[in-house]
Amino acid sequence: MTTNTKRISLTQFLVEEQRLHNTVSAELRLLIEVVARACKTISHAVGKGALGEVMGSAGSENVQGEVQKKLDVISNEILLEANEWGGHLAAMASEEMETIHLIPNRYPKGEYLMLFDPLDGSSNIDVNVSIGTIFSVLKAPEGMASPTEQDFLQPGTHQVAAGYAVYGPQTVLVLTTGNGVNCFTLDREMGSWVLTQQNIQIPADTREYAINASNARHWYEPVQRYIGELLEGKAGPRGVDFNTRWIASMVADVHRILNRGGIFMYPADAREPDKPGKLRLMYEANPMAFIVEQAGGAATNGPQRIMEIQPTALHQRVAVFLGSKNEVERVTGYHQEA
Ligand code: AHM
Ligand code: MG
Repeated sequence: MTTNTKRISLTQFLVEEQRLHNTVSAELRLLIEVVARACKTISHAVGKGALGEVMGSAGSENVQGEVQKKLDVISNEILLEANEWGGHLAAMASEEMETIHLIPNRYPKGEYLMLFDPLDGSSNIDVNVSIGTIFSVLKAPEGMASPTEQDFLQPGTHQVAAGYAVYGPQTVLVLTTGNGVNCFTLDREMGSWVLTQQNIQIPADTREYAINASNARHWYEPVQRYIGELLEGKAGPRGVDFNTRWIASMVADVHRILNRGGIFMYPADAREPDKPGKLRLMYEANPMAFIVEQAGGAATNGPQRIMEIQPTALHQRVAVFLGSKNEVERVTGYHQEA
């Protein structure tokens, strides 16, 4: 991984990617630029905090019955509006909306579908802790007249791009189009995204893990076994002490893992045997799995590679184990043995 690269803008970087790799079409490049512009606007709204009257609850619930924060709703609208007229999408889907959002007839339609979690880490909005936006881009099926929900139900391996923005001490945008992972930092004075990390690689080994340990009593045996080993520290099979980090914003936890390794887990548990975890396959797990794999890490739902799961519903949930390869492989092995 190289840092402090000479100033290369997102636009310049994408143009060069387009020339180098035939996976990046001009349309995809422009689509990513629209999303990046929307993230800039969201970053601005987040940064205003109480001064922008954007804090607190919006007084509504989303499709999963969760209370929506004003910033959840604002971020969703910013992404919809920016991408509607861009001309690169056939339809969008959002964690905050029950069904897909078609591009209005007054705008031209493009060949891509996009899914997003407009503001991940909702419980951290009001307490000034890092939050972010996650997005995933798919190709719309060819010859499709008007997209349906079914058209979005493609496995993660079909993603043509994925990324996230973190609104933290700095605003960063992390992106993959299937040719490695790169990070851009928002230059707030210039209003531009500048390449700051190239070809990010997640170390295969780690001594850091992220899990909401308050759910420990509900975990299934493979997770109990794995975390039990980590807690044994030096006396355990790894012979080293492990440290916990849990931000409760997946974007921020994944960003840390991209930078210095680690394993992030949100397992299914015995409280609701029919619910396979908390996180959403299409808006959170698939885009993050694509990014993590492109950075040399791994991502599974326990027994299976996340990106190979055939989705059956837009808002489907999934268990998530991702990050440093050797640790993800170990916990995945425990699930396969069970
Ligand atoms: P959200 O999309 O409604 O913000 O929910 C997803 C978030 C993740 O960012 C985070 O990893 C997890 O929920 C935190 O859950 P918990 O509150 O159980 O710690
Ligand atoms: Mg989320």
